[in-house]
Amino acid sequence: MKIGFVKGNVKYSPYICPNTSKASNMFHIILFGPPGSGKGTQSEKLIAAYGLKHLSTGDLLRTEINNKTPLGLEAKNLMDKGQLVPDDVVVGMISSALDANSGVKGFLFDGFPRTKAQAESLDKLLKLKNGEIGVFLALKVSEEELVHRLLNRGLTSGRSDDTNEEIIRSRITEYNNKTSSVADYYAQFNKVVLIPGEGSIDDIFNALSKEINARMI
Ligand code: B4P
Repeated sequence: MKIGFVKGNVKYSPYICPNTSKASNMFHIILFGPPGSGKGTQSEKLIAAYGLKHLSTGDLLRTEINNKTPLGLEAKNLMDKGQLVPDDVVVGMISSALDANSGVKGFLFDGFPRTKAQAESLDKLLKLKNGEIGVFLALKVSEEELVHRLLNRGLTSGRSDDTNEEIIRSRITEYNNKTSSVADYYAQFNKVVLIPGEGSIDDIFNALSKEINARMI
């Protein structure tokens, strides 16, 4: 599959885009939504279908925790309370991951950016590589369904942030206070598409794929 991009209402292939000497052929996706909205679940299917590199800040942080690094110990303390990890920590992790994976078709960002500052940093990092976000896909799920799903996952995931309803509700509050406005940031560039996140996993995947196919060439 050849990968192009959309600017305004115009679709460009990698070979006819303006400034071909500069523009990147990579296509980057942000999969956005509150905790438990299906980002991780859908990411697995999307990377298999489109051959993108999956970058989940939650997974990167859990690896640091499992390896008992100083960064992991600091992150665990915050994650166990349902709070966000500081911007400079997650931006540093993403910056290293971008540098370590320069030959890929594109990145699927899962759970990142979670603040406007993270979004601005990501745009700058991609710009340094002559790239930009192709589409921002936002999953919409009711709060009660989120709590139900996460408590259910907590029965088997071993994740300490999934077992306590109060912590789960703190994560949702943190999302409402600090993260939901990231969609407004990308809306100013006409990149946001809302996707209903309740229903079967396959139906939601099909809805996401339809939007990606309309933008990838
Ligand atoms: P994440 O690892 O990003 O986890 P999440 O938001 O809880 O999960 P996700 O949304 O991917 O789960 P999914 O719906 O797939 O973050 C964890 C913590 O890390 C954060 O709270 C924060 O502290 C920290 N962190 C991460 N990134 C950060 C950043 N950028 N800045 C600062 N801090 C950061 O799965 C949920 C459940 O729903 C699963 O059991 C799944 O099977 C089920 N499910 C999925 N789709 C379904 C469907 N359609 N129907 C029914 N069930 C479904």
